[in-house]
Amino acid sequence: MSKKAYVRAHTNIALIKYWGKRDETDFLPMNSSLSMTLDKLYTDTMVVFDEALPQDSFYLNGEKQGEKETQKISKFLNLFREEKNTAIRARVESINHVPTAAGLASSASAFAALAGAANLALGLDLDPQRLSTFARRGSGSATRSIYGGFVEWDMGTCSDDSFAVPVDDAGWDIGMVIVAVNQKAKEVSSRIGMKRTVETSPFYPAWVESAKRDILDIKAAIAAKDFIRLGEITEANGMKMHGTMLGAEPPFSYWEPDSIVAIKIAQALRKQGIACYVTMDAGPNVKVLCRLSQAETIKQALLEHFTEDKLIITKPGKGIRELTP
Ligand code: 2P0
Repeated sequence: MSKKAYVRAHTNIALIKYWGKRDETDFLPMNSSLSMTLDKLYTDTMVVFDEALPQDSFYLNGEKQGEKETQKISKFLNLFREEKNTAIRARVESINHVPTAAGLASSASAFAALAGAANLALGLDLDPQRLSTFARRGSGSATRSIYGGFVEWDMGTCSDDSFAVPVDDAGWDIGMVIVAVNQKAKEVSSRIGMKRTVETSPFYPAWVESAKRDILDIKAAIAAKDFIRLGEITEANGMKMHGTMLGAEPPFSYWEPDSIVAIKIAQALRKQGIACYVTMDAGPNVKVLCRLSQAETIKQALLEHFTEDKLIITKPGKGIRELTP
């Protein structure tokens, strides 16, 4: 008998960043983080568990994936199989709905969608909080993609209580303009980058201390629906994270010339009275946090330097949900 489920999960952008693990096996972070789930970027994943399958297989955007990619999926599915006490194999089919030029293929939406689908297909009935602890062991940022809106990943004390907590549905005037600077493969993966930073950057302990304060402050700003404060904390936190990498040995940076161009455009808009704030992750793309009602104006300013296909406007997105095939 086969057991099947089809689930959508959206990606998320951290406003307070996760950058560093205290436990690499269980993906336990050094600090709590807080993100916004995005409407426009998501992954749809179908999982079929079937006694007749000799092994796991994984298809991404219609293409059968190689051994390395499939092993990653198998290892992740083992968490669910252990929970169910079964050895049943699976076929996984994922479609990444990411605008082509974005270069934002995300492990966050991928592992959240796969976690949601495996949970349903095996009839495990994990609640969202527990499910987020499973998603976490695929990729840290996937923890937060279980929920929509603003989501905190509480660092917790152990694997069982390092989970996602919904903070606010972000149903106010909030948006994001993504500037897709380029799609080149990263020279330093985020996993290696964070490890190097934790192990060698003298700025790292200061980052952890400062992120603890930032998470309290940003939650207060969200509770007060204070967009300016939300943006200020977001921009400062992201800059501090990138600062830790310049202190690493050997030092590294994900920034490119066009990243700085986008940041300068956002800063110039701010001087003109448009509230917008930048954040960047483990890559050169710039995300401009703004009021959704002003996103089009911001996009117009960015169009002076970037082409239309590099600019994506999105509103906050929802948490994972089941789809009908
Ligand atoms: C974040 N990033 O909070 C941070 C900010 C990048 C910069 O989470 O090793 O793919 O799989 O847990 O989640 C990217 O790292 O890393 C990330 P793993 P992940 O969104």
